[in-house]
Amino acid sequence: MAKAQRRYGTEDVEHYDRPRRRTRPRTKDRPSYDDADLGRVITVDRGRFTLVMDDAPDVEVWAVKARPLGRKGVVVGDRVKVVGDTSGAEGALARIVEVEPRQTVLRRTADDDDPVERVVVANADQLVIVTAIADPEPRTGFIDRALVAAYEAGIDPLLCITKADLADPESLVSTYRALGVPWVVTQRGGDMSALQAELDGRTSVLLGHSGVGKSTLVNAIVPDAGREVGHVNAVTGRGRHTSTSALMLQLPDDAGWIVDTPGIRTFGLAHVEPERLIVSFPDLEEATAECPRGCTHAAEEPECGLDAAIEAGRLDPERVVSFRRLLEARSVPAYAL
Ligand SMILES: Nc1nc2c(ncn2[C@@H]2O[C@H](COP(=O)(O)OP(=O)(O)OP(=O)(O)O)[C@@H](O)[C@H]2O)c(=O)[nH]1
Ligand SMILES: [Mg+2]
Ligand SMILES: [Zn+2]
Repeated sequence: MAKAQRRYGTEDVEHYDRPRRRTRPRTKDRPSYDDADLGRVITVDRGRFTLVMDDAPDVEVWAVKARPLGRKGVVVGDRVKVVGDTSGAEGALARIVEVEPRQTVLRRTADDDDPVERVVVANADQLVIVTAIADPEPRTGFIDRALVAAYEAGIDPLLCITKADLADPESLVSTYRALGVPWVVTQRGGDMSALQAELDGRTSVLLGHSGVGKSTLVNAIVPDAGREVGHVNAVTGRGRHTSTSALMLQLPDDAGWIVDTPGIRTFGLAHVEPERLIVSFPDLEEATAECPRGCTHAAEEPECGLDAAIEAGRLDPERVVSFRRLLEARSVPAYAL
């Protein structure tokens, strides 16, 4: 054992994985943080983190990253170990010493050619794709891309159609019915119980264009949220990017967490491998067992098992068409949305 370890000496390890391992303390006496408190990051502002500690959920604690973390990113939703002053008193500052392994990571890129991945939020288990039925108009290209990102990240999607007072949501709902995407419809001042039931016990992140009503939803669901709400420009039909940073809030009665995010313009999928999408649709995946090697399952594939399954009456053609639309979402430039 000792010999084997020496063969892969520390020099090799550092060389092999330089950028990350370097940030680790090198001494054997690495401090143990067993007594550190556990909390979660609820918002990030220029190197300052606001946390809520597990054992004091009503107190907001300010923190910075401790040196051993180096350049490791800390994002909203991260579970972190913290030392120092976690009292939340004025001027108190705690230090984040460790980031717990993330259960999920929702990523996006600014556009499809952008090599820089941004982590939108860590540890969410539900992506609420918020779309207004009007003002601004819904854009299915955006919804499709957000769905792809959710499936890729292993996060359950939920379609939330807002502003139902302005138009009938049925045609939009029908576009996603065959895919089996769960959906709820809301309107300002209306009954929120359907949405609340979907949020219950989960960590959800709201995502959508500016002005679709994300912060309005959060204010309706979390009584003291106090999120600022903007108006939609009557001429351009666009929101004003009122929310400028993501904020995670606890749902009433410990019913879970919700993250309000700033409106996004584009949803780049540079990080997504389309081949992995099918894993999220077990019935479709089963039908691809007999596909020729390298089959992408796209409509133009000559011998795709999905077509055979439709012919045999084993798959709903609309479901396959919808799946293939998602498959192609990656090839529509993000900026065309
Ligand atoms: N008619 C109607 N207007 C709504 C509804 N929900 C929200 N609005 C309005 O839409 C506008 C934008 O709402 P916000 O909640 O600020 O939208 P947002 O998605 O948070 O926008 P950003 O923070 O810019 O991303 C506000 O004027 C809201 O009052 C609704 O159900 N019906
Ligand atoms: Mg907002
Ligand atoms: Zn195929």
